[in-house]
Amino acid sequence: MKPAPFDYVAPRSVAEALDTLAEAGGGATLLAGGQTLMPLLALRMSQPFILVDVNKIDGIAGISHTADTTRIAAGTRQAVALADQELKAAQPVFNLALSHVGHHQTRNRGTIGGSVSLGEPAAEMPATAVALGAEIEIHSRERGVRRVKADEFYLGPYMTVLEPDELVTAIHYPRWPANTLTVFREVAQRPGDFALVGLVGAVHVEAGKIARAGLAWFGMGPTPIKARQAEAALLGQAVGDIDAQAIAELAVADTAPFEDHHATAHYRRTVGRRIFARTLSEALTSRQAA
Ligand SMILES: Cc1cc2nc3c(=O)[nH]c(=O)nc-3n(C[C@@H](O)[C@H](O)[C@H](O)COP(=O)(O)OP(=O)(O)OC[C@H]3O[C@@H](n4cnc5c(N)ncnc54)[C@H](O)[C@@H]3O)c2cc1C
Repeated sequence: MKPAPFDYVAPRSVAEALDTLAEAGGGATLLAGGQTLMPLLALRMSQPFILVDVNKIDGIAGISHTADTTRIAAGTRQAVALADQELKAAQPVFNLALSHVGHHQTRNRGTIGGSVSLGEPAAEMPATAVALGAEIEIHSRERGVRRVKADEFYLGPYMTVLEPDELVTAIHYPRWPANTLTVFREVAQRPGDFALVGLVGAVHVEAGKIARAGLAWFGMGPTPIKARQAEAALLGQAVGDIDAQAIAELAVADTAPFEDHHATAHYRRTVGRRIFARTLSEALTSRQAA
C-alpha cells in the first residue's frame, strides 16, 4: 500500500517547524527517523495533510553535558548516541538500554526524540527516561518552552501529553553519581524485537546503603511504569540486608501487564518478578565484590 497524499516541508529552524505545526491545526505529523512513521504512513494508519521533516533543523541533533545533566537533542540518531564514549561514561544505563533498541540498521536512522515521543509501552527509551528521572523539553509557538518530567509525559499506549502543535527538542537526563549500579534486563522473542518484559534503572549506594533508586518497567502496562514501591522500599537499606524477592513483589505490584498474542499477563508478571529479583541481586553483588 502507498501513503495517502500529503504535503512535505523540511524546515531549517525550530521556529519554522513550530509555525507549520501551529498553522496546520492538528493536520501535521513530524518525521524524525521514520522507522515507525514510514510503515504507519504506508499502511495509512497515519494520514497527515503535511509531513514536517525535522531532519534539516539547525541544532536538532547533538549531545552536551553539564555537571548535573546530559542534554540529548531530539534528532540525535540512536547509532550516534550509542557510539558516543563520553555519553556512555556519563550515562551508562542509557547506553545499555539503547543497545537493545531495534537493530544496527534502524538505529542509523532512528532518533532518541522519535523513540521518546512515540511512547511505545514496550520500548526501552521511554522507560529509561522515566527510570533516570529525565525531563522532556517541548516547544510550541503559542506557549513557548515547557519541560515535562518523563513520568508525567506518558498517558497510555502511544499517548503522551504532547499537543499537536508541539515539538520535542531535547531530553535532559540527570547525571547519577559515578559509582551508580546499572540495572537492565529484557526478555524478547528475538534480539532487536520489542521486549515482552523489560526492566531498566539505576541504584546508587553510599556508605553501604541505598541512597537513590530509579527503576522502571517496559512491556508491563500501557506506559512505561515507575517501580515506585520498590524504589521507596530500597531507600536507606543496607546492601547486605536487601531481600530481592520481597522487593520484586513490590515492583510487580506497580505494574498493569496486558494480554496479547505474544504473552499473557500472568507470564509477564511471573517473568517480571524473576528478572527483577535476579537483576537487582546481580547489581548488588557486583557492588559488594567491587
Ligand atoms: C525492525 C524494527 C525493530 C525495532 N525495534 C525496536 C525496539 O526493539 N525498541 C524500540 O524502542 N524501538 C524499536 N523500533 C522503533 C525504532 O527504530 C524507532 O526509532 C522509534 O520507534 C521511532 O523513532 P524515529 O526517530 O524513527 O521516529 P519516527 O518514526 O520518525 O516518528 C515516530 C513518532 O514520533 C513523532 N516524533 C518524532 N520526533 C518527534 C519530535 N521531535 N517531537 C515530537 N514528536 C516526534 C512522530 O511524529 C511519530 O509520531 C524498531 C523499528 C523497526 C523498523
